[in-house]
Order: sequence, then structure tokens, then C-alpha cells
Amino acid sequence: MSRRKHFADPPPEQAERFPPRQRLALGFPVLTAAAPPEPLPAAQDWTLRAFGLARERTLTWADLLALPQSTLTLDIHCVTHWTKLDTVWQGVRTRDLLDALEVSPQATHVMAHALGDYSAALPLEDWQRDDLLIAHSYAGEPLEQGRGGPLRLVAPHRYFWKSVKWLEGLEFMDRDRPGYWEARGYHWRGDPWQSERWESD
Ligand SMILES: Nc1nc2c(c(=O)[nH]1)N[C@H]1C(S)=C(S)[C@@H](COP(=O)(O)O)O[C@H]1N2
Ligand SMILES: [Mo]
Repeated sequence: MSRRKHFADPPPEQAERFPPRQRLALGFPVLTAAAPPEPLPAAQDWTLRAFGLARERTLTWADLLALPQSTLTLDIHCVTHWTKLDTVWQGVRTRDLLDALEVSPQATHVMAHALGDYSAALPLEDWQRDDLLIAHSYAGEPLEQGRGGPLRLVAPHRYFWKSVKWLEGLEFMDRDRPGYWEARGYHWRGDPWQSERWESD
């Protein structure tokens, strides 16, 4: 019996794309600590609600598809020491979504809420970057349920725990707050380039 090889050392010619102590993922692991309740609403019944320090608004699936669509090729970094290069996501850039919302000037952070018990916050200014998106497709196919389908956040500048799957709520806040993993000891920012894994890092 042969053992499948799942991870490899960073290829030398790609070394600068790897944050400290990350290895190359050959596959694409699915990691879920907090799963949503089943059955999930179908994609066309999925909604995304903005609330808190923003005008309350519930975007329907049609609303989301009517916003500008982007396809982004991104490297992602999981805190469990794997990096996957050139993942291809399709959806709405967070900055394009912000343009469609009325966010209060007092808002400084956005908590992304999953259906079920999972959340993670980012500074609002991160949402203006051009590499964050709310994705409904991966590699040209609708997102599989295990991967967060029908809708997830993809925030490649932070460890992958910030990329909330089954995204259904955006809470605009005037301060940072811990989400699911931050409340369990993970770093509040989670910058892979600074190895910000634990709060004490
Ligand atoms: N709703 C929800 N989102 C989540 C998680 C989760 O448990 N629940 N796990 C996070 C973690 S720790 C990681 S590493 C990534 C994994 O995404 P993947 O399964 O597509 O690899 O999803 C993140 N988003
Ligand atoms: Mo993770």
C-alpha cells in the first residue's frame, strides 16, 4: 500500500511566496471546526445581511450576482502550516460590496458571521484591498458545501481561519472583537508573514 503525499517542501523557485514555516499543499484540505446546521439553504435562497454600523440590508443571491464579478488567483496560508498556490476564486470583491452598502463612518471593523457558530473579524480598511472577495465559485465551479458553499469570504492576506465559510452576515463595528478562533487563543490579526498564530506570537 502506498501513502499519498499531501505536502511538500516549498519549491526553491517559489520560496518567496511561502510565509515562515509553511509547506506546499499538494491537494486542498477541507478544514471545518464549526459546521453549519443542515440542510443548508440552496444558493438561490442564500442571503447576506449587513448590520451594525451600516444601513441594515439583506442582499439576495440575485443582488450578489448583479454586483461586479471578479476572478482572482490567490495564494492561501493555513495556520496548520500549509500554503496552497494559485487558487482561483470567483465572486464579488469586498471593496465592490462596500460600494453597494452604506457603512457608517464610525465603523472600523467587520465581523464575518457564518451560518452556525463561526465568525472572524477584519479591519474595515482590509476590505478595501484588491485581493479579498466573497466567493461563490472555486476553479470555475460553484463552491462545494464543504468548502463553504454557497458563499464564503476569501482573505488571503491572513491565515485561512479568517476566511469564513457559509457567510451569511456582516457586522460593522467600531472596534475589534474576537471571533471563533480568536476567542480560543488565536492571534487577533493573524498575519502569516509575521507568524501571528497565537495571541502570544
Ligand atoms: N464557518 C466556518 N468557516 C471556516 C471554518 C469553520 O470551521 N467554519 N474553518 C476555518 C479554517 S480554520 C480554515 S483553515 C478554512 C479552511 O477552508 P477549506 O476547508 O476550504 O480549506 O476555513 C475557515 N473558515
Ligand atoms: Mo485553519
